Amino acid sequence: MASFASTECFLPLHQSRLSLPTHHKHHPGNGSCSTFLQLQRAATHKSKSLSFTFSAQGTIPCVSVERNDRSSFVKTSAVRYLTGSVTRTQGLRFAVVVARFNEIVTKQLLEGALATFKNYSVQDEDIDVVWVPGSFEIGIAAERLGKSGKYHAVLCIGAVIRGDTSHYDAVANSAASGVLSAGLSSGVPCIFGVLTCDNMEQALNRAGGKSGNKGSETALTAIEMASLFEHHLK
Ligand code: INI
Repeated sequence: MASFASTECFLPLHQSRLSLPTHHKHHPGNGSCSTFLQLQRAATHKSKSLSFTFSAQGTIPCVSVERNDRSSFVKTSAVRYLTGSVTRTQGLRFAVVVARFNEIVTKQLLEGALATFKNYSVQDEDIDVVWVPGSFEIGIAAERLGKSGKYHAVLCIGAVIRGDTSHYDAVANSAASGVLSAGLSSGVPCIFGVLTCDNMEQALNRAGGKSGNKGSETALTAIEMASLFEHHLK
């Protein structure tokens, strides 16, 4: 008959998940290891199947200990949290695909994107800008760029405005699925920086007007994803 026990240990908050190593290390003075060893001994001597869950205060899981009938060892593991860094940009290369349709808007988005790349220390020579006629054409260009192996991320910029066309939905949906599919098929993050708006005023507001600049925001997304893939998911 299996028996179960559980307890909790608490790490100081400054020992955040990201600063922990990949396996549990002894942390003198935090009180968790003596508890850990006692439980480990109990697991070894008393029970056939035992599962402990250690969690850090603030609900972040810390260490998970498992033992089952097939192993005489207590396994330890620590959860690793992987995120892209927006400060480790050295050597990251980006392509930006920009639709010429509604150029008055897309130029502003592109400027916002380039300003963000600059602010985050991405070098000009690590950025290629590729113009296409409209948002419908973004996907296929993004796929080609992703598959070229030259870039860590492809940022896709366009503006689809409902007032301008009866086939708004077709263009907007095609742009979205084209960018998604480009990322999936190339394995390179392709970021969706295509505005879909009801009118030109709304579009301009989101292209550096009172609602910020979607080009800047999505450039940051591109940096984070490029870093995540380059530094953690290679
Ligand atoms: N392309 C856009 O990027 N935005 C639009 O609002 C738009 N409208 O309104 O039609 C648009 N159309 C062009 C489309 O993207 C293609 O270039 C065209 O259909 C040729 O394939």
